[in-house]
Amino acid sequence: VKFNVAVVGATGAVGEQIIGLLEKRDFPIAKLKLLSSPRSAGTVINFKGQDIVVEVATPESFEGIDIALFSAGGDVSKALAPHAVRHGAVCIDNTNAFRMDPGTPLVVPEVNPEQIDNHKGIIANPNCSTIQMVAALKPLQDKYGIARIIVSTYQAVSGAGARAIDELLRQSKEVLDGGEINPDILPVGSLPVKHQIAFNAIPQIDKFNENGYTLEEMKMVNETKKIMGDDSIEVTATCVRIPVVYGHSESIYVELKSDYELDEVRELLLNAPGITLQDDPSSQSYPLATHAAGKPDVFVGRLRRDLGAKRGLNMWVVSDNLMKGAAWNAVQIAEIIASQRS
Ligand code: 11C
Repeated sequence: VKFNVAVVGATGAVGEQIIGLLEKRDFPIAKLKLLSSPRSAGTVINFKGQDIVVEVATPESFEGIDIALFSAGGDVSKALAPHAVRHGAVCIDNTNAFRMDPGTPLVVPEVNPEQIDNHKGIIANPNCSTIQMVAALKPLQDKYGIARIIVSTYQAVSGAGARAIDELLRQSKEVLDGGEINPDILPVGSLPVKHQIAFNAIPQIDKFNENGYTLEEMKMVNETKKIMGDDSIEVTATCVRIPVVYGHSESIYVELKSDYELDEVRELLLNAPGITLQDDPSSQSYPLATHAAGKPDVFVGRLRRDLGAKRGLNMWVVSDNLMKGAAWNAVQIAEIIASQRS
């Protein structure tokens, strides 16, 4: 069986990765439709040796489409995904638009693939920083239960889009050349105050909520509970933007519900799907963003017992935010849907 597939946001950072993965994975495609805003329409993208012209996404673009992958921002998803559903497509949405809607499954295939069957036309792809954390913690949840998570993130600028990547590269050169720094995008494009990202760390990703946490931090709290299917897990997050282009890193402290052995945790992670264990202090082996970039896996290391809490465990988790954090997770979901229909 082959499928008519649409990619909305085809010229964006995540859209590009999705198209690359559909090609690399030889996804069973009958027709590929590439859609974007009017600004990017007309761009030509090569897919398996064939040039495809990107078209403007409209409510009628989805006629005959079986699977639509959205990554063009929440407003576009809110406006167009219901039309795609009306035309009979299953939407896999990379934005924040439907994630916390109780009727929309929020899926990480290594954690809650069974939720895919509960969709009513839309399946939400979680936030990148949440995906890599829950993928790493799932084997521990299954074996010991999770009481509490304290996470601090070190997030790449690509999470904020192509213009933020340009800003980091430009500013880095300006600093080295001794030139004037004029921050333009980060931390949040739509807010008036900007901060230098080159040679800096900015403890703000997205806008602030009334409770003092940022929206990125609250995504990690709320999405984790939904994906892991357990509202009792306590989550505290501090999300920080650092001058890295690809790959989010996370320092995670997890308090388990029962006693554990470190060797057993290593064994669980070694055998967990989508996880690569890199944990050998003797050879200075641990996950690095530079190594994770471009790869689909979630890399886990620096495993160590908390020095006070008996059930506390520290770990360092790294993954490419555009791959497992976005495009690869979405294509994995599409592959599961395709295999169910074949
Ligand atoms: C960042 N995590 O690194 C964000 C990007 O809700 O899908 C992804 C935003 C989202 O800035």
